Amino acid sequence: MSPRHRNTSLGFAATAKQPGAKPRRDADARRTQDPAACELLEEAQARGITTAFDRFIAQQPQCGFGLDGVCCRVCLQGPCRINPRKAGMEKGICGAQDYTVVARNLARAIAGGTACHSDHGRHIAKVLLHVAEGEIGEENYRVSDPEKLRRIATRIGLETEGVAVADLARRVALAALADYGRHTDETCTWLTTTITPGRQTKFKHCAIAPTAIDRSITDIITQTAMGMDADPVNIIFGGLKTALSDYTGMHLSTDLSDVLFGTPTPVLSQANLGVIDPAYVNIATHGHNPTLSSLVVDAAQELAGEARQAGAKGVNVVGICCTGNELLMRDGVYLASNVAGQELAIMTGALDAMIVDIQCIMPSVRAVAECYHTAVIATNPLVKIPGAHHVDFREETALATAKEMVRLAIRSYGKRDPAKLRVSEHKQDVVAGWSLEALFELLGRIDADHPARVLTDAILEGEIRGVALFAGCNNLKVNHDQSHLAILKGLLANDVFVVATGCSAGAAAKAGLMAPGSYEEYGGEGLKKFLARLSQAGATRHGLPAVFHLGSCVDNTRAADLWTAMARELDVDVPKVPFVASAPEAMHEKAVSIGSWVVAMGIPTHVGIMPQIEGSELVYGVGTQIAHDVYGGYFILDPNPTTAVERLLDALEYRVWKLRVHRKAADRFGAALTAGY
Ligand code: BF8
Ligand code: SF4
Repeated sequence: MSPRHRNTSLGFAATAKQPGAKPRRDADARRTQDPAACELLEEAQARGITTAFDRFIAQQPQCGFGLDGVCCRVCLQGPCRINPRKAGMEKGICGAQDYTVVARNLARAIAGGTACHSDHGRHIAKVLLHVAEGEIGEENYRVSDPEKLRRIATRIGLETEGVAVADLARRVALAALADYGRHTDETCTWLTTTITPGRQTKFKHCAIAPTAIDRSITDIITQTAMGMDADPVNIIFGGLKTALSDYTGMHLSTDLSDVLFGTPTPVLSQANLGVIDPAYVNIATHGHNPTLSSLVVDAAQELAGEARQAGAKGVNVVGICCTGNELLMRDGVYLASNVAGQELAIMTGALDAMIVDIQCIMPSVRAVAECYHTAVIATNPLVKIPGAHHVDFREETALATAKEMVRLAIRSYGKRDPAKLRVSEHKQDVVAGWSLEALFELLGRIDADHPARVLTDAILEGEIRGVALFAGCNNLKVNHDQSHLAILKGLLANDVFVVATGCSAGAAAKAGLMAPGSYEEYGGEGLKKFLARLSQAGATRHGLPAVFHLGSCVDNTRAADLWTAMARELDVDVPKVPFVASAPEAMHEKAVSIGSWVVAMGIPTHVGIMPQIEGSELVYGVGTQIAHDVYGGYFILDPNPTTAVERLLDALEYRVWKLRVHRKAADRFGAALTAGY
């Protein structure tokens, strides 16, 4: 029997119903851990502006069938709501049972996430191809990291000797694009060349190794149509195949972004809404794709003089969501907010433009902007927001278009209403830019030839207890950032080495967990000793953080590269590596697809928001138990941060114990460590 967790029991909706509970003002403060967001929620209330925080409350109670994943709208006879406990409602009109409907809904969410990430990756690959073919001028994009290009080319089996950069870029881009549309039976290149041999075999045996990204999305939508697959286990395998396509698109997206925009190195910056400085023309770039936002940064620098003529000190570009993470990692651009605070950035009254590209952009930003002077500018043909400006952003004219948008922001600056300024003082120092290359350089101070061994040795010797990846979104079902911070602090205090991406990284950054030297405040004794050793082993430009910022959501593949390197170092497959993941506030379909491939890779994965699968004991059991038997990874579904910390630590401890036992046995009997999990 699966535990029944309703997230709303943790959220505001339930609290507000308690007798005597004060209405909105105090309640809003309870909706977030972020002091800047708290102030601006008060501002919203004072001005009568509705935010996502209010709309969440207005949506209560949410439909139980939807929460359990047993509402089927796959065909026009629906919606069919399945209720095994009510006579006549045990099946949908076509006869589909709870487990079929739940598995179908889950698989379709994975398809949605995969489509988003892989569309992003395809776009980057096409830009690289057009740069290589000379169709896009140098003033717009160029190969910024030819060394990484060569490393990728070598990894995927291309000849690099004597090949010019442009030619190599063209071949790598074409190889990436081939992963989208192959019609033969070879597995996607970006999957096979980045994982352990053990995972390759496992995925082949389970028939979940994708041959083409687009194909696997089409397949799963077909497989889950009315009158198609009714077997929940087969549907889940189809979903996992799609999720591995998600991994493929994400990995090539990270790789090729590094080639085009540079591989991140440690950089000092700041995070939270206090980075919006009223003395400047402020532009927020929001979304995910660095092809747009990186050009806005260039254009802002070029047009600083025009901003000064307009009376400002210059142009201040800040980031929201993952495009913010991309810019923070590479250029040290300030990070204003993670996803839940996007409307609040406008309410500072000092945001002159919000330039959005793709994904995680709430349509409500336009409605909030109506109360202010902020110009909301959409740029992608797939993302149009009624009432917003729409600028058709094309790569061939990227810099010119970016300048056009910056000029629009400068004009908008002149329309500010001083009476509406509500500038925040809250911001924290951040040291970001921890690509795997940067992490390995840090670890390599102790062992340059085997950087991953520095981590695995520290784990086996008991100095640290393992590694955790924090990823995923904000979800208004729970208090903004609370679960991220509680679990992060719990693991840090228990000597876990923590890396983070996406909005989880945003939560850590805003709360000071990425400030230089912050490990001394948040780390347990072992973690402090470990990071102090690293810090002292070489010249450190910036003090080390408690949580290492790995980048945007597509950069979760940097974490995958880390656990793969650790597996190779330990001479085991990934399910034996003391590595866990947590998405404390998962929200987007992309989080569902990422969580699914992380589990298939062999990683215990905590999710703090109950996924919509509780309507089927079978599907719930597959995710939390059977997955462990098949893949070594499994879901820990737990909205309670305290028990989540315990369960993540248990998962690490179990793996370390097993490694030590197996190592002893291997030494004694000369056996291989790799036998079984
Ligand atoms: O891709 S963590 S809310 S911003 S989906 Fe979106 Fe979730 Fe944030 Fe980045 Ni990822
Ligand atoms: Fe109902 Fe079946 Fe149609 Fe789903 S596919 S809506 S369960 S009839």
